[in-house]
Formats: sequence, structure tokens, C-alpha cells
Amino acid sequence: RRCSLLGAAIETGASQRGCLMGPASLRTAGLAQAIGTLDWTVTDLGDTRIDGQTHVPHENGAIHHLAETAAWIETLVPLAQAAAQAHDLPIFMGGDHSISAGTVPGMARFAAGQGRPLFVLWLDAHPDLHNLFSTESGNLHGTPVAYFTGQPGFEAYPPLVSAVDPAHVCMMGIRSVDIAERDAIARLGIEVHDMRAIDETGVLPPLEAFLARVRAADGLLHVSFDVDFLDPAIAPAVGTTVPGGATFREAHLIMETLCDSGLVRSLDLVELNPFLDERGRTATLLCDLTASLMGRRVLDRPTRRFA
Ligand code: DIR
Ligand code: MN
Ligand code: MN
Ligand code: MN
Repeated sequence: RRCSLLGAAIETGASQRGCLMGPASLRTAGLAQAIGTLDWTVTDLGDTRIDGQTHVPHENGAIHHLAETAAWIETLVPLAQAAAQAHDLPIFMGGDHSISAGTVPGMARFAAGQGRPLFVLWLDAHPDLHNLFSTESGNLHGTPVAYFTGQPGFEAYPPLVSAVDPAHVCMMGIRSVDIAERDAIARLGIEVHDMRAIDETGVLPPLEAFLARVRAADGLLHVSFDVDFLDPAIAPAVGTTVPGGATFREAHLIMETLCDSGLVRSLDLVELNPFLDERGRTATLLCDLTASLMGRRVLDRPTRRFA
């Protein structure tokens, strides 16, 4: 099968600089090589870029880099859609999480073209459910989920090409939620498994229930992986660390189970800030987790059966 890598070196959605180097760090850690040893042909599409932008003000004075974010969305939507057309599993290398305001609508449009719904598995410490009026930090990486589910308050972003039904979003790892985001979760009825829920049940029951829903709807699955989903003790290279994240084995088990499901159609790897890394260990971990998603196995074992 064919996989592609597309770099989106965005750091303007975050508060700290450094995500710009995310794609370079993933390449240096050997992402293409790790996937290439599995049953995949890998095409590296290089890094995309945007032109310099002039400042666009917003009523919410906290917001910064609005013009850049809008330009990235404009750029990434057609690229994501084209990557999905050309490859079985495009991997979008961020860049901060604002890339998902482009990659997810691009994938949703692709799915709509196939007459199928897009589902999104959001692995993150944060729900990223702010609109342009509710964000207090003004960091636009906190907005993609509200945007791609078609919420109001995004007049300053490009018109949404294709919305994801909030009922088709599943979040895991959540442990830092702002008040406006908590309201949005309740209002939209988004399925959220916070870290307490994962402590109580483990990762498999909620994941398998979600995968069963994707399969029943004949959906395509997009996985959006924010580095801060992981516990900072194993993944220090992210600007917004939150204690109490997913462990090494919880993360690998999710990726292995996603692989077994055969449902994953695209992947974001986001928020890696190599400037904060320790000798590349976070980048290496992301490569290993991606390899688990794409079929790396310790032992041969029968493929898990799904109901
Ligand atoms: C926070 C942090 N909710 C904000 N969000 C982050 O700035 O809106 N998302 N870090 O990944
Ligand atoms: Mn995020
Ligand atoms: Mn996060
Ligand atoms: Mn916030």
C-alpha cells in the first residue's frame, strides 16, 4: 500500500516557537525508513509553505497570526484532499495543531466525494474546541475541532469546505479543558474519554466501541495525534505539557489496535517541538508509534477479530 508524508511547518498557532522544525525532526528520526521496512511504499511530498501575510486584526485582541492560520487552511485543504486521492494513508507532519483545521476538512471533503462519512480520533490533552471569540490565549492551535465541526465564530477563517459531524469525533487523553470548551463538549455531545475514564477502563473498551461505530457507518477514519496526549515523562518535546498523560504502552496499544482495525485513512502528527526535545527521544517515540499504527509487530499473531 502507498503512504505519503507531507510537512506543514506551522508554528504560528502555538505560543512557543519550534514546531517549525517538527517535520525535519520526524525525518531525522527516520519516519520514512520505519514505515518503509513495513508493507508500505513511502512518498515524501516535502514541506508545503505559505506566502508572507499582512496582519489581519480581530475583535478578540488576544488572537495572533490570524492571517497565517487562514492561509495555512487555504493551502492544506486541497493538498490533504489530493494526498488522500493519491495515497492510501497520507501522514501530515506538523507543525502545531492548527494544521488540522486544514487537513481534517480536506479529508472530510475527500470522504464526502466517496459518499462516506469522516470520523476523527482526537488524541490530545486538550479538546481544541475554542472559536475565535472564546479563545483567551489567542493561540489558534486551540480551535481546529470547533472549526471542522462547523461551529459559529469562524467568519475570519476560510469558509469550511466540508464539516465533520460532532457525533463522529472521539477524543481520548483529555485532561486540560477551558470553560468554553467544557460547554462546547456538552452542547455538541462530543464523545470524550478523559484521563480519568482511561484510568478506569483502560484504552481498549472506548477505542473498540468507537471503531465499531466507524465500521458500522462505513466511515473513513482520520487520527489526529498531539504529542501532549503522551505523558511528559516520555514525550517532553511539546510546548504545552500536561502531567498525567498516556503511557508508552497505552499509546502503542491504541496504535496497534488502530492497525488491526484497517480503518485508518490519514494521520496528523502534531505539536512536536524539537527545540524542547531530549536527544530526539520524542521524535523517535512518534516514529515508533507510527510504525505500530502501520503494522510493526513484535510477534506474529492472529489479527484480532471485530464484531
Ligand atoms: C489552551 C491550550 N486550551 C488554549 N490548548 C492547547 O490555549 O486554548 N492545545 N495547547 O493543544
Ligand atoms: Mn491539540
Ligand atoms: Mn494539546
Ligand atoms: Mn483555551
